[in-house]
Amino acid sequence: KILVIGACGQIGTELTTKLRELHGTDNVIASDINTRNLELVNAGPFEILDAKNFNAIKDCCVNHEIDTIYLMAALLSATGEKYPMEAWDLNMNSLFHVLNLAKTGQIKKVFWPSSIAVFGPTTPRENTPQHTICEPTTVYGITKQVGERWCEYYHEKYGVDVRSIRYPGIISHKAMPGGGTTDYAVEIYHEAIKEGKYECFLSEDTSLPMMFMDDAIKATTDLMAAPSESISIRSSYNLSAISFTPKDIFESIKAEMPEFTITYQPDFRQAIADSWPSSIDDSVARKDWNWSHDFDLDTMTKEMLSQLKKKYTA
Ligand code: VAH
Repeated sequence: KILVIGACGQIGTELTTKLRELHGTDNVIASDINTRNLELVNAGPFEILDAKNFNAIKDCCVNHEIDTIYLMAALLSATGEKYPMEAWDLNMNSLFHVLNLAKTGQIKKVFWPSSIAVFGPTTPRENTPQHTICEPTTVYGITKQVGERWCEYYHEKYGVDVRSIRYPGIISHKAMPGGGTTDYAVEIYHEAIKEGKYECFLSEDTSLPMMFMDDAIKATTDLMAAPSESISIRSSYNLSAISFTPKDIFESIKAEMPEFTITYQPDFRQAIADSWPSSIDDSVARKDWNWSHDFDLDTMTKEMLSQLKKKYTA
């Protein structure tokens, strides 16, 4: 059976739903530190689980006969800058617990998300290659860079089948993101519908790699279904779909909602965004496990606005 740790989060919510469609609801145990997403909690098997507690994870895996873990719990880039030691504690210790369980053979397969945050200001910014300079300047980025090193080590040294993707910013409408720098690209859709205007915390020309959630979930389940011998990267795969600026996404929304207006008030997250690449080369993922994205900016905008209008007018 499958355990999703951090199932109430932005990715965890939709990943759990997709995994249940693929494998059956009772075969996917959702877990999180609290029950903040009641819709998900009530949709199938759920456990309160502290990702920092090894014995709690072990007991959960024994009780539910878990052989696959998706570890989606983490403190993201903006939150990590406010609480560095908490971010290191959660992001690293949860990974060690899962890798060590896998090392015993109790867990057969692990998914662990990395991020474009592993790149820093010295990384080539355009079409960033799979293998390149990684000198992250955020706590979150440091945890993802070090986590990738450990994933590769546990695979090479102990044969652990751990797989990972460097997610770009992810846009979705089912669950809000938690404390990321790319969150503006989610907030802007909500504000366009609720207020007709948005104050953006990044400057208008800040280009970042982004992806619609459906593409991120497809990539995750495709990677986990790929035959082990086709996986050439055991740190984490570069993955890309679209890159856009706040101005681009504003124009995309304005094409659907002509009255929409935007202002720009960059805050501390501008420095984080400026340390990340503006576009990513994901040719290795496309070659190894046939990755390709479906949603471009305008398709995503239409989907986000139509889904959120239903949510706000329900
Ligand atoms: C963040 N959404 O902003 C996350 C992600 C690439 C960005 O890691 O921190």
